[in-house]
Amino acid sequence: MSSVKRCGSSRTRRVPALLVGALVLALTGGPAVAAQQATLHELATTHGKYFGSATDNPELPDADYAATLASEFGQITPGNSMKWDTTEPVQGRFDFTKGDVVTDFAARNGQTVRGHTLVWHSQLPSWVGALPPAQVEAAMTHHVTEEAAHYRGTVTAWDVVNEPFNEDGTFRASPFYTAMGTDYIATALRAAHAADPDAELYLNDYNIEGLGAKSDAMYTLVRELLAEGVPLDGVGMQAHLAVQYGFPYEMRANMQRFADLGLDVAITELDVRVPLPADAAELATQSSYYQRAVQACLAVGRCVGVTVWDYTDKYSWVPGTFPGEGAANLYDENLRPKPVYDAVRAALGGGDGGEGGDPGVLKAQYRSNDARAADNQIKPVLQLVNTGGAAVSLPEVTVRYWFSGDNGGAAYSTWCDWSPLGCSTVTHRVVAADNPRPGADRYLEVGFTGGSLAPGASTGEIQLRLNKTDWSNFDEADDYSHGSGTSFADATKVTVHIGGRLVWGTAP
Ligand code: 9MR
Repeated sequence: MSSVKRCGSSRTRRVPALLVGALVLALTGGPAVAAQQATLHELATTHGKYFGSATDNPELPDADYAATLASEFGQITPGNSMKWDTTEPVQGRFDFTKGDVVTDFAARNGQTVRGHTLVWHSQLPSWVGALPPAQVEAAMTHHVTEEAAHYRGTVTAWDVVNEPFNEDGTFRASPFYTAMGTDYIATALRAAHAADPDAELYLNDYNIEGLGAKSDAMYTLVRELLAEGVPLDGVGMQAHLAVQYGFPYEMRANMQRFADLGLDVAITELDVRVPLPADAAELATQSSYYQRAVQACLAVGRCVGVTVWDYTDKYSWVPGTFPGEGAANLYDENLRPKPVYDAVRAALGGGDGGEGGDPGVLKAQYRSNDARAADNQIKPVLQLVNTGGAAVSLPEVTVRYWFSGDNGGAAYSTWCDWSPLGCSTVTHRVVAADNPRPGADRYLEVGFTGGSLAPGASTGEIQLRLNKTDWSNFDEADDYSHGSGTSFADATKVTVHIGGRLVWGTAP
């Protein structure tokens, strides 16, 4: 059975309406003073989601750290203290002391807890791997049963099985897989459900955020589990991202396909690491990745929330694992919120001013460089202006100039003739429209290989040109994006997209 339950209603803290999306003025008997802005979690709850953070026992005595963890986040995940090597280091000897510290913290602060994790190949005590295969199932079932039963009523969702797949979508070899084959996953889920019928049960993995072989494998697995009636409520996407590896391909669509199976999805371990020292363009990319991940969750009704894999660089796992990389979190090592924190707030709808509080917003300007609208070339000149309060990472941006192929089907050549950016950083190609319209069955898509655009800055003009490879003529007069003005003007029929999301103009 799929015990589908919705997170975000009774289990998320309620947000006083006045707090949300605005500065609240509190009267203190004297002059009005500005009270706190809405927290990340409060903003998320306006969308029916939670916003959480990982934490860990060594950090909790840090009072400043704990204060922000308590105030800003509505959900916490123990980074280590519920893992097998901590909870059952010796067979049959259970110790939940450290995990209990985390659930107690959550209870004191009105937070929910995601339990992490019951069955994982890593941080597994050596005795498990040393068991004869015939004893592994009983040991696993015992472990899952004891731990899920212990936390019944305090853990709202479990990562029952963590990281079951290799990168190519094959099953990862682990003592569990070796002993039981793929059956270990259903067995673990059934044991967890028997021990805590109210907990949401998840499978969790990394590099399954976008469409690809590994997420296909997870999709196939969960569809089979649901068909067999195995108790499964959701899929957790860890989302340990890095600016140098690009944003997951079609994250929203990938989340939606799991949701369409009747499952919840969650972003469970979000961070975005940067090669150090980070430059402005990399930090702009990082902000956009955080924003796009949050936006993907907001766009999918069954995405229950976002958890960052700790909120501060002070306690990040990244530098220890990826030497030379870091700065992956929302707060710096002194527990001060970074611009990326404001970017996340803005993505959650809390862009309420302040430096960097406004998400990057672009507009397109256009001028015609083409006196002959009926010849064999189209020559738009475009430029982008950042009208927002934060830098925009140009590799996230695409621009569409919509036109008609006039007897389409022909192949195209496209050119960047000149730009102060350097044409080598400008990409261009002709794309057939998904929904062809008269005057807009194609678009010239312009992109960028690097750079960022500071608030108020313009790219300067980008002189573009395209032709059909058979050099037949166009009739540009009816082209959607075409205009005849020869000096730059705002062009709402040229569309601008950040991370695939329309941010300027009206598509035909
Ligand atoms: O945050 C955890 C870190 O403290 C541990 O050293 C590490 C050991 O593997 O595990 C970290 O958390 C991992 C999580 O449990 C599963 N997904 C990847 C996380 C980062 O390694």
